[in-house]
Amino acid sequence: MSPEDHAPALRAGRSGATGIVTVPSVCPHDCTSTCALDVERLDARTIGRVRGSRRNDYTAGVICEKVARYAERIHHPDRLMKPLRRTGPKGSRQFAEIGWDEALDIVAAQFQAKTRQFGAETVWPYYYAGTMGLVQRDGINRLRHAMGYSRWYSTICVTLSDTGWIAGVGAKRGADVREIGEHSDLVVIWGGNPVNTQVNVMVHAMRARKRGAKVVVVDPYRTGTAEQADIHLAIRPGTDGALAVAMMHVLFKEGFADWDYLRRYTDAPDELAAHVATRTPAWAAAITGLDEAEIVDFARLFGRSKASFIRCHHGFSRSRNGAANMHAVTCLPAVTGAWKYKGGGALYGHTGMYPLDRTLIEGLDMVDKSVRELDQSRLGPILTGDPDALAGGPPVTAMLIQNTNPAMVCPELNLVHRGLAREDLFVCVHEQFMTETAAFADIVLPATMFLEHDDFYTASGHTFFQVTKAVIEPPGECRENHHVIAELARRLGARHRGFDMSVWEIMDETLHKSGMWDAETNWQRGGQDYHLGFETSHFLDGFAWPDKKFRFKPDWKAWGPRGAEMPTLPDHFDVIDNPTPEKPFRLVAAPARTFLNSTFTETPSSLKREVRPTALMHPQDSAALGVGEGDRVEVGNERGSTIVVAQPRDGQQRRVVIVEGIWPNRNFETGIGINAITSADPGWPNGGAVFHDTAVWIRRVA
Ligand SMILES: Nc1nc2c(c(=O)[nH]1)N[C@H]1C(S)=C(S)[C@@H](COP(=O)(O)OP(=O)(O)OC[C@H]3O[C@@H](n4cnc5c(=O)[nH]c(N)nc54)[C@H](O)[C@@H]3O)O[C@H]1N2
Ligand SMILES: Nc1nc2c(c(=O)[nH]1)N[C@H]1C(S)=C(S)[C@@H](COP(=O)(O)OP(=O)(O)OC[C@H]3O[C@@H](n4cnc5c(=O)[nH]c(N)nc54)[C@H](O)[C@@H]3O)O[C@H]1N2
Ligand code: SF4
Ligand SMILES: [Mo]
Repeated sequence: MSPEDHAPALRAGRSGATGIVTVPSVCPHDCTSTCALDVERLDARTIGRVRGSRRNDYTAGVICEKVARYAERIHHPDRLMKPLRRTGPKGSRQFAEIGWDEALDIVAAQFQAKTRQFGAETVWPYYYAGTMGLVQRDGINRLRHAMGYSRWYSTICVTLSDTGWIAGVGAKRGADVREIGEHSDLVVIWGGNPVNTQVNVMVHAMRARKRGAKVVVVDPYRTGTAEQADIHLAIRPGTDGALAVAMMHVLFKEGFADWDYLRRYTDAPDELAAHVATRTPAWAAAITGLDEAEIVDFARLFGRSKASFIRCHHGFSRSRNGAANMHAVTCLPAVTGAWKYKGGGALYGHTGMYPLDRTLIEGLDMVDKSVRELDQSRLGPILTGDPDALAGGPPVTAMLIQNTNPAMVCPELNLVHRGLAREDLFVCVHEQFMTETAAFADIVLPATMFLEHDDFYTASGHTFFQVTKAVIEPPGECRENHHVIAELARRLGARHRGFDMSVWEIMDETLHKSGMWDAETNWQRGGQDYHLGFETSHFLDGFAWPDKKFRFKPDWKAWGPRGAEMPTLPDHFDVIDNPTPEKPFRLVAAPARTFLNSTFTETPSSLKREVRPTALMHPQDSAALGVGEGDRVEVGNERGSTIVVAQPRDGQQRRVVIVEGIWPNRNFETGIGINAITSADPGWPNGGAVFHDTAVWIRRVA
């Protein structure tokens, strides 16, 4: 059904034989799929089932299990319904109900008092992508800029991957995953586990496989995705650059390089060919832990396939050298010219192609670059007074936190908790649940969920821009993010037109200024497709640089001074947290299937499926430690440690250990979870969190 055909049904809400009305929406969660949804509305306050919509041919009727059961989350008995004021010590979960006005007055008064004491930079609005809706998520920046509060350097998720992709290709866009099903000869799922994190990729990849295309997965452990592939390369974490470079060695040596394409579309093919000639499969085997033959066979398969498609995921970028590794992988289709074919090329994300003007949403007309910028992932060092992390400025003594749960998801969690427990730090958390972060707050405000407010969404995994309308009324006293921002602005004397507009008005004006469909049209038609067409999405009219050439030699220095330390051509950039005799294991802290970051750790069906925090270990490693399935092991390093149960498992290298899921700290007997061990060190060249780059020791717990 085309979006146009769908319009009348959307307007009316579709009513089935049962009398239940089905209304359109979009999944707001931090997931590249941004699925189009059909939601059953049982009455003005209640939803039934949530289904993947067919109005969008990327979603194609398929969504993940956790959102299909959204009624479990939105109608959860533990949802926050009233504003709360802390009455006990920080983190004690002792709160008393108060009114909205009183709560907002306290927050504004505290922000003003702290500002008088230390200057406006002492206030740090802190947010992330618990909702991907642009108005509700990013409106906090309008308040930040209007008040001159500390600026935001967002690094927890996409910094390394964005930098690595853009370094070669020039823009955050690529070939369309919808091509895979019909056109790809080879699908490579590199450094990601879409069975857990982006189910729609699997739908398209399995369609290709049914047609006879091969599916290859590059991942340190045998994920659900790897289990469905023809070939699984169980690489050592943080060594993808070496694999890609050795593949290029084979591609050039064995005549798989497309020299016509290279001369026309790339910057330095001769230098690259000479460079990779010295990087043999044997060299890469020693670094990656793969067999030489595996590397050569994969390179030949890649070279022989015309339409080879690489889905570059975020997972393999979460290392100190993650940007360099991402760039090295993007060089592969530029060597073989796979971009020329439908079903060929690569995709990391599409978000760079939407023409959206974000000025009104974020107050970009008020940005003052002289105000210090603080790094999201370095919250622990920042709150514990590291002068470097504070960029030489005043301590952070006041925060407003929306759409994120740093007490679970940030690295160096022991520091984060010590910081959040500071009595001189005033924190307001606007949340849907009493999260572990909210438990540290002075004021907690109850937030709406996506089906209770309006918003609009870009996507990363597909090309649609989608507007949503509230489907049901909010429960209790829950209010949307925009309301909190506008009300605080009023109390603080912040001025900007955006504070006086409704969400719908902000969307409409933004869309109008950006030359896009107005909000109502977008909603009625089920989203506007920004697909750029075959030629442009495959960069056949040139890559997104002034000379239109893919860069084998990125200008890493353009991202900051640490770029000068990086290799000029793709290589193994050896800055990872390598194992030592004291810390012989490499830890990957990968996403779980039915949690989404810190979210869904409150829903009964997710908790049932994920069971408990578990370390997947090579059977010989667990045997050497004398631990069997279900035995407790302590995993740790100089930053901290925690206790999980061991599960011996084939399909990963020795001395690689996997702990899936950002479990709540309360689920660990130590009271602190896996991120106590992960590092807040910034990746190269310009920062970015390194969640899968950690050397650890593992000990048997008696
Ligand atoms: N169910 C679920 N879905 C999610 C999330 C979740 O937590 N749970 N998180 C959401 C978010 S915020 C994001 S950003 C996306 C991310 O989603 P994707 O971009 O699809 O990436 P991930 O699946 O997170 O990648 C994790 C995989 O990378 C592998 N990996 C780790 N290090 C390396 C390495 O050095 N080399 C290679 N080759 N592989 C490596 C891990 O073993 C793991 O299997 O998913 C979103 N969707
Ligand atoms: N060990 C380890 N740690 C990781 C990762 C990993 O792979 N391993 N992945 C990292 C990555 S990629 C990311 S992106 C981060 C994400 O980590 P978080 O930022 O914590 O992500 P979420 O769980 O998506 O969302 C957090 C909160 O947003 C709230 N929320 C949702 N919608 C709204 C709303 O409309 N209003 C308000 N006020 N609140 C809302 C939810 O209730 C939830 O508690 O975690 C990072 N941490
Ligand atoms: S796959 Fe991702 S976007 Fe789709 S419903 Fe699940 S969490 Fe939402
Ligand atoms: Mo993320």
